[in-house]
Amino acid sequence: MIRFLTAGESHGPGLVAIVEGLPAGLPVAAAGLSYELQRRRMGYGRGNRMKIEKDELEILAGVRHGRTLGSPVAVLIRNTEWPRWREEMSPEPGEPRRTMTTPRPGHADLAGMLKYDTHDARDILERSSARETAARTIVGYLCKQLLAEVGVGIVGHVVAIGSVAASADRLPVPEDRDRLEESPVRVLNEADEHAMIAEIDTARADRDTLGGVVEVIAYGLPAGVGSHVHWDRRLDARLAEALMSIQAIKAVEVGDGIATARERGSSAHDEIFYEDATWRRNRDRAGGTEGGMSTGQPLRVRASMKPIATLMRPLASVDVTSKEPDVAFRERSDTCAVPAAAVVAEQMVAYVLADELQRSLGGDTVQDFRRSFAAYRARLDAF
Ligand code: EPS
Repeated sequence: MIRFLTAGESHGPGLVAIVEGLPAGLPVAAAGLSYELQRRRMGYGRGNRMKIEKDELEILAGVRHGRTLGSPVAVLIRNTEWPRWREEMSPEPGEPRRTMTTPRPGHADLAGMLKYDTHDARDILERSSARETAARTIVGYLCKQLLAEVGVGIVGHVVAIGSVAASADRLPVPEDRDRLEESPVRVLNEADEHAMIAEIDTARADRDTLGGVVEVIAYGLPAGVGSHVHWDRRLDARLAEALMSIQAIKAVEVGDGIATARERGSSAHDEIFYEDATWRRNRDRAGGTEGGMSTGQPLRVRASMKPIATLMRPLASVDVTSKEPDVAFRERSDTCAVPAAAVVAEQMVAYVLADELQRSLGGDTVQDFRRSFAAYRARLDAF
């Protein structure tokens, strides 16, 4: 089983990710981690923080000479902004100079202030911030390294921003990665790209924000990952939880789950064929899972993100101290973070798949893991 924890506030000294349960011998490169972090910072519509933030990282534990040791891997990402926040976010006893007493609608602020009995929204927002997804990106990188050992590749892309939906001419495949990296909105089609950029520009000019939909596809996954036997081993359920846990994600779809709910069974299911000694399907509506297990088809999941909740044209709220109406505070904000959400969604899918594979196949070393995977694959091929 692979477990992880993240710690860290958005403007504190830094973020830490601890990942436990990875086999020994997995290649880990600081450059690879940095690249993955950089992918998450990109995207049209991000705010100024992303121009400043460098995500300086340090591998603290679990890696020696570029390979995991089998011990917990710990990585620190320093917040580039920390020096400016040293006083405000100081861990030393004292009082903040400024408290934020008006919670922002759509954020964790009010519920968190009530729950943790604080009149300073900063006590809550520092941790609820999507800055935390930088730490999850470390986890995702490590899990992708494990998946790559057995040929499982993950591609994330954007399928809608605001009212602009990408034209669904084809699904991106791993060979499309370079093109997706070049696209500021992480789409294949150039016309879609222009329309989405225009949508973001208009929202920004209106001092408003946008959400959207991202999709993650995993290729090379064998059948039988996950299990039908218990609710918490069901692969689709685990993916839904993992994706829903990403800040601002409000809906998850597996395959064509939303569309097929309005269809008949005759068109909603993927019929089974056996041709050239291979199990085949006539379509892929299910998104590569049936009964909580992977089917061997590409795995396909979507996550819907609500519009960023910090608006430059602030929403109505109430000051928790005076109980008087006020407007939500704002410092700066992204207009749209959907392209970054596609990268974060990849990380969470990678985590679930790596964890499930490691649970089923086990192995203290990467060689053990590869050997059991190959044996499993051979069994499936002979079926
Ligand atoms: C965020 C607000 C912005 C974003 C931040 C998430 O930060 P700041 O408050 O410093 O302007 O830039 O995203 C990140 C820092 C990141 O690494 O993704 C929020 O309130 O969630």
